[in-house]
Amino acid sequence: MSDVIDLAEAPVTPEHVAIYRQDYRPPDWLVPNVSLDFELDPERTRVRSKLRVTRNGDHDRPLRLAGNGLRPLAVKVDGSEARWTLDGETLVIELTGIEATIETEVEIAPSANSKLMGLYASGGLLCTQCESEGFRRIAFHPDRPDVLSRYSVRMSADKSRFPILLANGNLVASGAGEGNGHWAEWDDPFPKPSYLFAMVAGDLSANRDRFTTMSGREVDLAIWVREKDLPKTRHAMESLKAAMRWDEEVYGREYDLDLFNIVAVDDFNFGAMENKGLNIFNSRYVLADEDTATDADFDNIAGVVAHEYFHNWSGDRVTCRDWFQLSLKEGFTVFRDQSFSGDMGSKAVKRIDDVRLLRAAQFPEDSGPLAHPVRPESYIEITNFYTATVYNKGAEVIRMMRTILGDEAFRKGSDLYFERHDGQAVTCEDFVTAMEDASGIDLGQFRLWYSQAGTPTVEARIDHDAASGQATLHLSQAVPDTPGQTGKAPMVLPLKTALIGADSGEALREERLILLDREEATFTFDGIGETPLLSINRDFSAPVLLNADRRPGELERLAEVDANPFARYEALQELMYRALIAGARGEDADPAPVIAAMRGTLQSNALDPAFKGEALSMPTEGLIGDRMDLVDPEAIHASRDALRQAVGKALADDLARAQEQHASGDDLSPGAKGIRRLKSVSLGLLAAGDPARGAALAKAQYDAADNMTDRQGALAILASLGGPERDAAFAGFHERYKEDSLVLDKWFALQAAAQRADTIDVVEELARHPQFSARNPNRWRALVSHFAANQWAFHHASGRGYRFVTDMILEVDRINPQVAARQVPSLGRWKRFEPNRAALMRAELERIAATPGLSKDVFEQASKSLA
Ligand code: LYS
Repeated sequence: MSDVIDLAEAPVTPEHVAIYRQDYRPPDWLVPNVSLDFELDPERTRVRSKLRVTRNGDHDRPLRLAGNGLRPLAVKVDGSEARWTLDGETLVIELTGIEATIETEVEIAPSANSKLMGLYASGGLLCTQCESEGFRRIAFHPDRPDVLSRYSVRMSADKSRFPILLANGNLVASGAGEGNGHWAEWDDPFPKPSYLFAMVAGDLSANRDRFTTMSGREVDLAIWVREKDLPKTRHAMESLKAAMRWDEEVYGREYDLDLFNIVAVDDFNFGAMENKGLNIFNSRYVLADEDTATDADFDNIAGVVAHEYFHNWSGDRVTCRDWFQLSLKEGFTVFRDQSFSGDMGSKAVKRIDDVRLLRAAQFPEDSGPLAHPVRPESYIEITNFYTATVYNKGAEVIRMMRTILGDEAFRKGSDLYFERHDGQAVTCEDFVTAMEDASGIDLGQFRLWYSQAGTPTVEARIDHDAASGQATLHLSQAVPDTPGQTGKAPMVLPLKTALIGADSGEALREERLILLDREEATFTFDGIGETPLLSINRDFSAPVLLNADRRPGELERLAEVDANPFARYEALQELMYRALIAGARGEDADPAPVIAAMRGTLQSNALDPAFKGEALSMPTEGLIGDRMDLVDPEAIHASRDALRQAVGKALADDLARAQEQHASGDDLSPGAKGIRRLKSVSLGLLAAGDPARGAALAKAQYDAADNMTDRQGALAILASLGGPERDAAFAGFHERYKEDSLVLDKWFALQAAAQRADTIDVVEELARHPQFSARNPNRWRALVSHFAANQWAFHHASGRGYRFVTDMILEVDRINPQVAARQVPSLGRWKRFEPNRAALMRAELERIAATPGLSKDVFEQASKSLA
């Protein structure tokens, strides 16, 4: 197994140097204790830190403490003024003994911190974000995940502006200070890396609850928000308690502190953060009620609340040795939150959603210039590696291990992992070893999933000999080259496979788990009397691209009879893809098989509405493009439009019946959510077949809606239609929600996602709207990211879409490089587009790369995209 793979070197300037996994060295100095004292003020916060440091091993290297934007005002060693130097931003102190106490003092300005890393101000709050390297913007510290310390924190602030003071762990003391001041002291008994440090000060109110753990301990739970938002925290609290119970039942993991706090903030770069005992969330993953949040929003909240809570074990108690191991905690924790959500609702629908996301976000990454393994080999800016590959493909890798080991051995493996590594900072290798040790199963070749980038492709063909009753399955695999990685070895692909009788529609044999671990292999099935239909990669058991030889009528039949809901969904999607791609290539694409299969699905009594809603959703234009050698956005748009039109016309009556269904807005059961999902999917297809009727129905649905799911569903369809209904609905929506920033994000996003020829004009105009802002990541992404994901609009032949997104990236880079860098990949896959667009995209990337003063975040993404 080749472990070390050369990556293509990106051109680097001195301050933009790459860091390599193979260069890892244990820390020279450990920091068993950290004590921090904050005099909080938005303009100038004083931070005094005291680090107990001990020499790690026999060496004479100095203590090096990372800083970012910090100026040391005082540095003391064991109580006396000490000699120090700065190497760039790193504070270097020569120490003679084996241990010392280091005191430093700095001043920082949270209100000027627009990067939202370190300590910053958001809507009157002061809050922190330290993962990955934000702590060094607060105090000098080694700031690497393998240095674990016990923290005690003292905070003091003006009581009227910051009545609530929170940090990790337990509140140990508090009191009144001078004048209007007050203070609080927090102590976290669990050693943790600096990236899990957190602190919040502000005028907050709590939704409080309690949880009794499996061993009978009482935990105080609190979700902290602005007072007016308290009614919107109910769902997050219910989700938290469900997640705590689930982790006990499914993984045997119990919560370990007396307190668990969640705080919602409006300005946040990511979804949420798992700081020990004090999770900090983007408010969009906390606040919801049926008037302002869609069913999808509710589900995302449950998923993110669970994700961050689960990190308490998979991330906090057992953390990462270095940032190359990020998937150790993120891949595993995504897998855990996906399983939780599946158990809370419908497993099949959740799997379909997760696979759709994987295909939409991770597959393109894996086939583009930024492709990297689940465990990357190098980075310039680690923040750029919080990717769909590390998170979502990482979760698929864990899922495959569970499939191969079986549920019981997998649980033994996770128990062993937690027990063996509790309190440690470890590697992906340690996780796999625990799985091997607990199960006795060799995962040697399986480890390639951590080191080889690229989505494997699998070719499948089945032969059937009716006379002997034998079916032979021929499989082959290939792993594509990716930047810096060529000539890859075959991987272990677990493929859940069943053969189904073409006539009887019954399973001919029990489902079988095939492990394809060579380039080519054949598998035989005996006793197969009738022609078999091939149901393979059921539940998407391996994250691969499958090309199966299909007999005429095979997919239609699978879409009708496969007992595995995921496989049934796949068969219908595959039928759609075939028609859509043929259409985009200008071949004659008969919509009849798609229409027949969709009719069958709509009319089936055996399927629930949620599944129907998923199954009838056509692949997006982006997903269709990913299946083609060269993307022509106009041709894809036309083909998809034509198929939707044909379906809408042919199935108008069935669709109208599904659209008429109503589920009461306060009913959040899976059944009610399914009805709403199918309702809006049906409306969309109806509108494609008959725009005038569609507009009238959409307006009626919009006006009658008693919940955001129906309202947004209707508005999304109106957005792509023209006419007075559209304008009236958008104006009404703005008027109603202009003070609610999370809902206003939807108003921007829906217009940016509209399938209209003038979307680029609208979007350019919206960027000048007084409520647009590059300082709030949610608002910026609502407009820019939604537009860039709208393939037809973004890839406007004139190149205006590219220019717009580039201007936005360059503007926000000066404010918040993380937000800017995450948008660069939308331009990065230029090689896949027809030559005119490819040249226009490349030119914009060159414009980015040539901009003076670029952040290293954007520099890395742009330079790698040009290579
Ligand atoms: N660890 C966080 C999560 O739960 C994300 C932090 C992102 C920091 N750059 O996904």
